[in-house]
Amino acid sequence: MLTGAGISAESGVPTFRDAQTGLWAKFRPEDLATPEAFNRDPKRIWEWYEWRRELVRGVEPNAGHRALVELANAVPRLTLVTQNVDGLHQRTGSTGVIEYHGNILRDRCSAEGTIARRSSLSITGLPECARCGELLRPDVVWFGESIPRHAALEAGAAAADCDVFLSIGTASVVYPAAGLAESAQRSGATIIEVNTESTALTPLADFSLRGPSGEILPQLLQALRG
Ligand code: BV8
Repeated sequence: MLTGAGISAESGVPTFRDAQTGLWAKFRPEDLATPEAFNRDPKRIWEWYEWRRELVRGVEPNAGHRALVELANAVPRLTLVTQNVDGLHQRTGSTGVIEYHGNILRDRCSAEGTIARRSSLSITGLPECARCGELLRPDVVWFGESIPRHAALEAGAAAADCDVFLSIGTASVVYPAAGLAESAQRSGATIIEVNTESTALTPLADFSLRGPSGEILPQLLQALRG
């Protein structure tokens, strides 16, 4: 299964398709979530991520997240791959979540590439690595960056070896994540999409369940339980 920003929308986390609000209204996420933007203006990019962190910390998982925890107990094997960086699946109790695009709440050292703690003092006023003093960055995958190797391998293997591929709340335009459903279909899986709108995946899907995931997923779970 693959989730996207849509599953967190009912928790109040704006999707990437949503117009950005407030001071970020004039920016496109695709232009901010890049190494170039960070290298050019780390202060602005950190302000954007701190704003999003605040927002994510202030919201709660919704019925869609909760239904997936139950679903994992109702089927023999479930692999949850998320494009979301908000950590809401884990907060709801999902385990073994594959964070395909990282996690916004973790800091990574931009020099060492490892998860890092912040130094208690900072020369630049920006978060610096407690070990080496270099600039920290959010532990997310930016556009133009590779997917973490373990996430790519695990998600790829699960997609190629599943009976049903559930695509939830994603516009299916960001690759390589969007390629997982295509790989599942080539391996003979049934493709089910849950989305409020049609997407790039809709023409490929065997079933398109149109509606908010916070309503559809509990109904799907109910139907599965009979
Ligand atoms: C890579 C973390 C190469 C950061 C994210 C041209 C130039 C450069 C690159 C490319 C290019 N063309 C293609 C690429 C590749 C690029 C890409 O795919 N670009 C797109 C824009 C065309 N991909 C990459 O760059 C990837 N890396 O290719 O590396 C490489 C290879 C080898 C070696 C070196 C490099 C990395 C992509 C990861 C980017 N990082 N996030 C952060 O969050 O700050 S992606 C980010 O956007 C999110 O994580 C998410 O994945 C994506 C948005 O997608 P969705 O989740 O689908 O969200 P969206 O808002 O779009 O849609 C929401 C959906 O929910 C809608 O369908 C809506 O209808 C629905 N919905 C709304 N409410 C509900 C709902 N559904 C159900 N219920 C509801 N209530």
